[in-house]
Amino acid sequence: MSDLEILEAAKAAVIAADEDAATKVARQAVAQGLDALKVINEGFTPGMREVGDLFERGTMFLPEVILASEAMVAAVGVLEESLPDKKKDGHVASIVLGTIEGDVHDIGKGILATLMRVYGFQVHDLGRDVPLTSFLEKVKQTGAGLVGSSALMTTTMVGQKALEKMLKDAGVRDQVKTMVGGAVVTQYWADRIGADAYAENAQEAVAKALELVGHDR
Ligand code: B12
Repeated sequence: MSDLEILEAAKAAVIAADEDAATKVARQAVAQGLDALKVINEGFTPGMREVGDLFERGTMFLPEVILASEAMVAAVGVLEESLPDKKKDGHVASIVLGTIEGDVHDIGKGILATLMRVYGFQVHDLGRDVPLTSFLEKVKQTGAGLVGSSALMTTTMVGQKALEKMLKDAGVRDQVKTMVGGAVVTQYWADRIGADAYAENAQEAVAKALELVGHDR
């Protein structure tokens, strides 16, 4: 298969909610030495976006979306094993990461957590549907210099704004850099709520995190 065919097959496997096909494509990509992140960003993720569009249009239903996300998670698991270990000595910085409360979407946040670990960050992954107070408590407990929050719904992105305020009110906002992301989040939103950075995908997020903590790639 050509590289392009692999990317197309990855997208098609997620849209078909076919876990076997998705993991098969992922294995094939690894065998051919394709860049795992390219396959995630240009194959599986566009597939998930299409799934979201089909769901919104009422052509795909929740059980199928669940199967599609399981297919993506399995395939990403295969690809993640092939990510290079770029860890430097010690750790670059610590980040508290989680999906905002009320929101169970965690695939993208999971990819981000993995990639940040690859680049030497110590990741405190709080999971999904995380109460805002848990972000604050973890920052206080660990002294992490970065806080990353993920939101995939218009109803939960407001939690990112509330988190900014909570960190400010608790007097810790000056000690941390905040990053926001997730399908509905934009640079405009990040600027509006006063977050330090926004990134469209995990790769860009790592680059911005390294910039925020003053590290070269
Ligand atoms: C998969 C999925 C689900 C799965 C989630 C499984 C899981 N474990 O995550 C299931 C089936 C459970 C689900 C449920 C629901 N979903 Co849903 N879901 C999706 C879907 C199709 C894909 C999301 C995804 O995984 N994308 C792939 C990943 C890789 O991309 P990503 O998350 O964007 O992450 C990347 C970047 O955004 C970035 N990033 C992510 N987080 C962060 C954080 C930081 C700090 C940074 C810097 C970067 C960053 O890096 C990531 C990797 O590159 C989206 C459609 C879409 N367009 O996103 C809808 C979507 C998000 N869901 C939607 C809805 C409405 C729901 C439900 C309410 C449906 C229902 N009626 O029950 C429930 C919500 C339940 C809840 N309370 O949370 C809507 C939200 C609409 C809106 N604007 O608010 C969407 C947009 C679909 C749609 N078009 O209608 N969903």
